[in-house]
Amino acid sequence: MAQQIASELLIERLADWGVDTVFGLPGDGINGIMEGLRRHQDRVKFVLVHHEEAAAFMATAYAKATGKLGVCLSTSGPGAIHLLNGLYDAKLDHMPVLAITGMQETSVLGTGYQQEVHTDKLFMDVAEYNLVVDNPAQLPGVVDIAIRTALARRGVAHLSFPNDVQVADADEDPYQHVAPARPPATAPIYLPPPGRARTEDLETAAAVLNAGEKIAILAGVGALHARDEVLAVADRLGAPVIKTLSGKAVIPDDSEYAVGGIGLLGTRPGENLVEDCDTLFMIGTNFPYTQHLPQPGKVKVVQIEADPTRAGLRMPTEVPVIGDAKESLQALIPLLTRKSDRGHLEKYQKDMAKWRSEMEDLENPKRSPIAPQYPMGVIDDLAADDAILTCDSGTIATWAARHWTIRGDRRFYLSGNLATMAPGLPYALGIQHAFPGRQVIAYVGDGGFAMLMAEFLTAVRAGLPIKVVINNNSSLGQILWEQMVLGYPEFGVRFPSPVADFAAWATACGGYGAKVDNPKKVEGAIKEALAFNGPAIVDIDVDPNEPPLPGKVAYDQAKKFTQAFLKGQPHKVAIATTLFKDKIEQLKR
Ligand SMILES: Cc1ncc(C[n+]2csc(CCOP(=O)(O)OP(=O)(O)O)c2C)c(N)n1
Ligand SMILES: [Mg+2]
Repeated sequence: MAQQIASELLIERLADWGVDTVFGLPGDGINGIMEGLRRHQDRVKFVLVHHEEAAAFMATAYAKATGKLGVCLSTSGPGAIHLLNGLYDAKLDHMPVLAITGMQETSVLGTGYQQEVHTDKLFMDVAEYNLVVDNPAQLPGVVDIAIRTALARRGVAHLSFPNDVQVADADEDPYQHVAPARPPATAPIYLPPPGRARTEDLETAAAVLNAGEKIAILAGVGALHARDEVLAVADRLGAPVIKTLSGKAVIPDDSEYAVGGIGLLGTRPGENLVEDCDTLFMIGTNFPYTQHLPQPGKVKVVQIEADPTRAGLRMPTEVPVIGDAKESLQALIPLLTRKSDRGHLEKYQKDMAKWRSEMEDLENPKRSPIAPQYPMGVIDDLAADDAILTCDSGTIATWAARHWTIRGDRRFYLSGNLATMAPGLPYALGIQHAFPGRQVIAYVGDGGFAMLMAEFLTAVRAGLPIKVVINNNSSLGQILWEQMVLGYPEFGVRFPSPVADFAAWATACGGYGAKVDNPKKVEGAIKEALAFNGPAIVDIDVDPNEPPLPGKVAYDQAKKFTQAFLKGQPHKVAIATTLFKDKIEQLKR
């Protein structure tokens, strides 16, 4: 082998950290790093994608699903720019991701050289750690610091390598040193801080919770690893559990404590509970839609939060408890007395039973055009008990929130805080890569899918047997309804004809593809796709005029909606008919 190059120090150190996968796309800005990957392909796998944005989403999803660091790689300039949306997804959802980019040779920097984009400046806002490596002597120390920062601050770290540094001899150090220091001899080790909250805070929290009569638990993504503990607390407190959408898998949807979510994508029981509690127990959540939280001052708030900057951020908190949700709940549970009056909980169990049957009614298999709730209901029935569903932003998020049931070891991932379009497909690839044996299903919009659809080809080429179900309403459905709720007639949100046939793309790539426009074919196609030994797409033409109605329609929303209709909504009749059909289904029982 040729003399060891600096890029090898990077790749070897990634491997020492347990990194087994790098998602990326080569370019003239990272040929040295690619050589490092080539020389160490037995330790770190390179997954070649079609768009760097997708590589960043894959790394983010990998981190979300495994709890480990996600890594993505792009060339200098345009490749790095493409990474950004996926990296912001990691930043906003607090995922540890390392982005590695290339940079022009040190000798031409500052000359306006081709593709000279100073990615360290570009990434200044997105990255917690952000460095151009100028000298091989900095390696591998700065790799350790970058990774530890990403893990500790739960965010993005960025290392950029000029071309000449990448291919320099690993032990090269071209400069005379004047500082009384040498590069730190660090180690590839990260230990998270202790997670158990302070005893006195737990005691105060227990006193408030024990005194509460109508308690609501709001659990978020920070409680995903604390299912048993959240259920035990719910049992002691006789408290229904609301889940944020990112925290959907905290407890199963068929649990006796679950009341679904809140906000526009939430459930009626969830929304009712917010207005009908005297104590709110927030666990691992930074739920941003404060209008859907109780009025400040109306309820007592106990909050378990890992990051002190987020305690009391959305609600004035009587008892901020700083710590990890699991470890802190374990310490709290013995301090809670079991409430003998179960009336509050039972009220919501009844309301939830009613809500569930209303949702089932909307999964009407007979409606034509196909009701979008129906395919989601079919996926829910047919998927494995440990299936993982990824989802795009759009009306699909509402259908998934309400019709995808967390049971067993099922999981659910979407772009929670950035709420970007298009992550569903690359998320599925990143997660399938991490869990080759599990069923991974991407449930996506036609708009979102079209943005990064080339990654289906990546799945075929990488042998990742993901399943994709496209909710094809030939529109940017979510925005269509948002415009109307604002009181404006829809504009610029329906794609002109033809309706895309994404099944043809699937078969062109060498995967399974089915185009479905008849409700009778939905179940068969999804069954075949799930059974297919490889990547599959089921592209389903659904009713574009089906509104993702909030769990509880506010008077103001209804009024504005009606105004938009009166002002000249172009699809008045079709929408009114759909609304009418839904109501009939619900009233039938
Ligand atoms: C990158 C990006 N562009 C635009 C938006 C605004 N937006 C949110 S949802 C949505 C519609 C998505 O359409 P589609 O994927 O077809 O899903 P649908 O709502 O139709 O189910 C748009 C345009 C966004 N969130 N992200
Ligand atoms: Mg759409």
